[in-house]
Parts: sequence; C-alpha cells; structure tokens
Amino acid sequence: MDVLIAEDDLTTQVILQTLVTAWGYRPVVTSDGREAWEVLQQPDAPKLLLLDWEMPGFSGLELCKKLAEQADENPPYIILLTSHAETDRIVEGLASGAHDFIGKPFDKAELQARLSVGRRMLEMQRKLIDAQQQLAYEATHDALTHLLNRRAVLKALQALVSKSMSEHSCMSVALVDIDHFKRINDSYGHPMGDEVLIRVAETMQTCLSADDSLGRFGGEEFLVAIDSDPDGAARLMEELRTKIAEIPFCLADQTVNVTVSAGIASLSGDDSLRLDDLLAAADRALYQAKADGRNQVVL
Ligand code: GH3
Ligand code: MG
Ligand code: MG
Ligand code: MG
Ligand code: MG
Repeated sequence: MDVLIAEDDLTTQVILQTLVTAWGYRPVVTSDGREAWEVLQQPDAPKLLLLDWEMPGFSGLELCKKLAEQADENPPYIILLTSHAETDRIVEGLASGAHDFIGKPFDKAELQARLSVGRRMLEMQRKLIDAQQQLAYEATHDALTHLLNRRAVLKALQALVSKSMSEHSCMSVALVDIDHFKRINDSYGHPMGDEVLIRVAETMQTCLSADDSLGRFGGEEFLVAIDSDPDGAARLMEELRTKIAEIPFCLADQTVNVTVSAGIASLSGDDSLRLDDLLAAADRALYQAKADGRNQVVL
C-alpha cells in the first residue's frame, strides 16, 4: 500500500521513509503541503496519509480541511504528525478531518500500529464500496444478458422522454421480440435458448449509439430508447433486424436461425404523451409486426 509522507523536516522525512519501507509500504514523499495536495489530485493517489502539521504550502490541518471538502466517496485515511500534542490541538485536527494523530518525537512501534489501523480501515472501506457497486450493478442489470433490466431501461426511457420534452426534440422507443422463441427452446433446449438471448443482446448492443439505451424488458423481449425521430429509429431497427436475421447463430455445433420483430413509437417533443401511452403504441406496432408475418419492423 502507498503511504504519502508530507514532512518538511528532512531528517524526520528520511526516518519516516526508511521505516514505512521496512514495514512493507511504498512511500510517496513530499516536503510541502501544496505538493502533497497535487499528488492527492492524481487518479491513483495514496490513500494512507502521514501529514506533518507544520509545513510550507498548506499545513497538515489545511490539507485535512481541503480533503474533507472534496467529499470523496473513497476518502484517504489521515494521520497527523504534530509536535504540539496538546488536547485542544488534537481535537482541532480530528474535527478538521484527520482520523488519527501521533506526537513528535514519535514511538516507532506506535506509528507502525497506527499505520496498520489505517490500512485496515482503508481495506474495509474498499470492500464496502465494492459491495455497494456490485449491489448497484445487480439492481440495474439483467443477470443473463448483462443488459439494463426492466426497471433501469424504463428509467432511461423516462429520462429520454423528459429530455425530448424540454428540448422539443424527437425520441423513439422500440419493443423488440424474438420470433418463435418458444420453438428455439423446444427444439434446442432451454440452455441454448439462453445462449440465443445473450447473442441477440450482444448483436443489438453493437448497433446502438451511446445516446440510445437497451434493456431486457422481459423474457425474450427487449426495449430500446432511441434518441432520434421515427425515420432514424426505423433505420436503426431495420439495421438491427437485418443483422440478427443474417448472422447464423452457431451454438454448440448447431446453426440456429433467429429473427426478431420490432414495434416503434415516437414522440415529437411537443406531444404530451405519457410513458404508458408511448409503450402501448410500441406494443401495438410490435403486435402488428407479428401479425404481418414476423421478421419485420413496424412504425
Ligand atoms: P412470438 O413470435 O409470437 O413472439 O412467439 P414466441 O414463441 O417467441 O413467444 P411466446 O410468448 O409464446 O414464448 C416466449 C418464450 O420465451 C416462452 C418462455 O419460456 C421463453 N423464455 C422467456 N424467458 C426465457 C429465458 O430467460 N430463457 C429461455 N431459454 N427462454 C425464455
Ligand atoms: Mg514541519
Ligand atoms: Mg408472444
Ligand atoms: Mg417472441
Ligand atoms: Mg414475447
């Protein structure tokens, strides 16, 4: 683990550097608070900080305050080094964002122990953040296709509808349903059906731009929130339909032909259509595509 040492006294600096290296840390050394601040702005900055209270540029205390203002979701762990270890100073340091302090001259074993506490706290913080990110991902993504799930893609759709309203621009929504998917399951088995869902999702994703959102709406049905007018949306969905129909899905030594049908509904920024109405219109168009023979896009 990297440790930032910000200490203007060269002798202390060398001692700290030698000690933390012997304890298995990688020291990053600065002699000035401003330089330390610059190091801390780097993407992979050290998270364990040993800051001298009194130094040029910014003092250790000022650094604590500036770091607290940044409201980092993965904040560093700060140990203040001070030659004035009076209670009111310690209180001021801790109140300004420091997590711990050590008085100068410091005891080596105590410093090592305090650094270990910092390392443990940072490891715990990292685990919590990772778990939180994993939960947030799972709450918004489909476990099979890794596309946005129904709730998340509806949220993206709502955001696009709101943007279209406020900018008086056009947007579209497409509902895409795999044709005769039940037959694929029945002929090749459910695991192969799952594989087809994954492949269709991947193929669709490659056709979309960053402004469009794709999600699994349910079973073998997908929703695309498209940031364009009906013509643009129809072109896009036609491209997507052709691509899926033309690519042979080679799965476990078998070639499965897959086609999709799509229904599109659009909003011209001046409409005041509700989301439900828009989805109902797309669903009607999809129903029409199915009724007209499948493997087609209906606007
Ligand atoms: P249509 O062309 O009218 O859409 O016919 P279809 O067979 O695709 O439609 P239907 O609604 O009759 O059947 C959809 C099937 O999709 C039924 C269901 O078992 C299957 N399915 C839904 N979710 C999954 C899944 O996650 N994995 C697999 N393998 N099958 C699924
Ligand atoms: Mg100093
Ligand atoms: Mg159906
Ligand atoms: Mg279907
Ligand atoms: Mg369906």
